[in-house]
Amino acid sequence: MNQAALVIVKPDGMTRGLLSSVLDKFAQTKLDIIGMKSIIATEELAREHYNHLKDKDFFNELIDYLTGKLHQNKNMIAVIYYGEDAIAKCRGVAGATHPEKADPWSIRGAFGRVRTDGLFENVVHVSSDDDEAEREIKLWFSPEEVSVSVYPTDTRAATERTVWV
Ligand code: IDP
Ligand code: MG
Repeated sequence: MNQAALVIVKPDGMTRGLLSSVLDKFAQTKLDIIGMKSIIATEELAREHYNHLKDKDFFNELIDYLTGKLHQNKNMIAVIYYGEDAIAKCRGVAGATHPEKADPWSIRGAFGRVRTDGLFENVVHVSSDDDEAEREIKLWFSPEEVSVSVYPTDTRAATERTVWV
């Protein structure tokens, strides 16, 4: 089944110059890239993205992590991969959530670490199922930023947009 997966190269990956290594690993999945951009997460976006973890004791650190407060580079690269079993393929390449438990050949196993405060600094975010992917892609991207129409859109909503002057 063709599906979409959101991947985000988090601020540790960007600060440590891992973007090309990370994209190389994902390229091995042979999935298509149907959206890609540089973005800094606002507090609001980060809290919405990780809403399901709001009761965890590491939540505040996690928000600081995604908004770039823990690293020199706040920019992240958000990528939408699309194709057969995209989520399982991308999560396989990313590796387990805990960097020390991740396969050493995976991104998190090779490049992730556990901070002294306990937060898993694990280089990439990858959607974990179809519902999460849809929610996240709609949160991080607008319809015109995605080259393939994965979800239904409504043009009536497109009344205002920013233009270059
Ligand atoms: P995932 O990123 O593998 O989908 P989630 O449970 O969605 O894992 O957690 C989101 C992020 O929160 C992780 O990528 C990691 O940065 C952090 N995290 C998750 N669980 C823990 C934990 O038990 N301790 C510290 N950080 C964690
Ligand atoms: Mg997750």
